Amino acid sequence: MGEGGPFRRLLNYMKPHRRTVRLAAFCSVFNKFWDLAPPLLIGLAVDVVVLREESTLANVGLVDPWHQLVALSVLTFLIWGLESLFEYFYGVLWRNLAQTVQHELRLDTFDHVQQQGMTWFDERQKGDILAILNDDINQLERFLDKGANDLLQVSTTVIVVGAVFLLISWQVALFAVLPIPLIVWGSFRYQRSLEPRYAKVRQAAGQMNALLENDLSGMSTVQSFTAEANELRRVEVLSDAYREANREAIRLSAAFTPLIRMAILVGFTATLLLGGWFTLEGTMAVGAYSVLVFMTQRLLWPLTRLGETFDLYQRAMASSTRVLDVLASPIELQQGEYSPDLETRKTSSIALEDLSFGYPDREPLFNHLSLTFEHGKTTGVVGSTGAGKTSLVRLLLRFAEPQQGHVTWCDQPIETWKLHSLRSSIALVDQHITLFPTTILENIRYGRPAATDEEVIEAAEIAEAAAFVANLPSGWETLVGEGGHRLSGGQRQRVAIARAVLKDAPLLILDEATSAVDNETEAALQRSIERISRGRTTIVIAHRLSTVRNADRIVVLEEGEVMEDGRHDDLVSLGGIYARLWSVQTGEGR
Ligand code: DCP
Ligand code: MG
Repeated sequence: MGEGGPFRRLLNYMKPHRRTVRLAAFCSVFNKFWDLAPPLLIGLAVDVVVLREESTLANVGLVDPWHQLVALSVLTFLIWGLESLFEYFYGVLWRNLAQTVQHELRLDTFDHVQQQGMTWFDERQKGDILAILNDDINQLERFLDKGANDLLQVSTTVIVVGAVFLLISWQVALFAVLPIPLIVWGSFRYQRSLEPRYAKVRQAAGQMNALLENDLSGMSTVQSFTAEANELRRVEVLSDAYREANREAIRLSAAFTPLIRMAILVGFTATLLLGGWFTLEGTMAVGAYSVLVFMTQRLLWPLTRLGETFDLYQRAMASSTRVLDVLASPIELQQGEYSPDLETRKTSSIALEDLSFGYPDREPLFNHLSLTFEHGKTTGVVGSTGAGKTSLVRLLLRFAEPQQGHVTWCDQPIETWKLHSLRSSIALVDQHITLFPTTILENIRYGRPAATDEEVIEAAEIAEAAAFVANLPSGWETLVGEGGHRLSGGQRQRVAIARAVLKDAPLLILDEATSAVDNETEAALQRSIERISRGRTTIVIAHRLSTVRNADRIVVLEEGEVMEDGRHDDLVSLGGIYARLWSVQTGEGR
């Protein structure tokens, strides 16, 4: 949560654009100023034709009524010209400002989101974050586009019209402005009760978006379980909640304009009656009376639009609260300045020291775990599902933080490292591979954007990916589709390995890199793993023990502890967990 109300927070955010805001506000006010002049011109015109040589203009020195009319026409041209000019300027300024602010806000928010730790993402839904980055920021754009100008112009109208009334007749002015405090008071109360309703609307929109995003990305699961009707119902429930939240806002929002109209009616009638009476009595000029009547019209119109404007305002505030809350959410991951050189990183072991870790609201996963990954060596990690192998990787990359103890590398806890140094030192082939919707070539190049095509292809050859790519109709230019779903699981895995090979980092981690491939490919992959792991610190996590068979050392992780630790042959002859698994997998079960 940030400081102060949403409006103040937004203003704070817009501080760098203070000058543009001021200029735009100036243009809005002056446009309204000239826009309010025509009733005065009408008043002057009536004055001319009724009083002729005794009119107001005559008093300024223009005695001839014809001259007066010509002067009035010139004035009219001038005023309309100025009005149009300022209208053009405020339009351009506000609308461009809205575009700039939404652009900057989106970039800032996305930048902030990208810096969040994985726990932050675990607590949120992608669809909701997406709604904030799109919808909510657009709401804000809409308000800046139109709403800010509206608010300024209404205020200008009230002040200018009030001043004119006061000049012409303070008694009529009194009655005409009588409803205004009531309207202002009502507006504030109204918008305050609208605020929570729009907060609910935005929340409902976010929830619906999250469900839609889930459904769309899991469409094959939905269809394979023939759950379409069920999903439709779930969307219906949330969409209905969104509609209901909006209805509650509309109920209040729609009542506002008629209520204001009634309040204004009092002022208008009072002007009509009182002004008319004064004019009949002869204490008020006919011209002045027409100015008053036309002016009350001008007052009435924009005030009825106030409801719409406040509505826009309240929507924008509900949205900006959501956006600014994301921006204000602290980046919990603290990083240090340590950035050892490449040689040091290549020649130092990585150690978990007395490390305890558990996910929020879960049983602890590791209790005082100590484990060293020797530099330049390949360590295999095996263990049953849920034993914490992937979590170990998350700790190394600082996607998760231990509650106690440290991971150290180059004799420094990794918390003291520069995050960029740490993560650029690790090439990870994730258990869940993410490819980006572009070509195979570009997906591999993701590991090192500056790599040449030749280097990319070389990495692919090491990862045994080149052969299958050659058989694709578009070869390296083949588009892999969203998440890489237009490739097979094994092909995806090989592209991911090629990407990691190209990154050429001191620490290579393969999490289940051979889980999705056939035996022949596994053998091929193993060859390539051997090639890339030579002289490099490598961690291979596998269920298939044949993958880690040739590792320098194998660690069996169970219940958060290292149960067995040694080379393949030693572990087999030990006759423990590993030996049992091995005999099951090789079909030599006893
Ligand atoms: N877990 C959790 N929250 C997360 C990730 C995991 O609570 N964000 C839990 C689920 C498991 C445990 O932590 O009970 C360990 O999960 P791992 O992914 O570390 O398990 P493995 O990688 O060892 O399992 P597998 O072999 O299935 O990949
Ligand atoms: Mg795992």
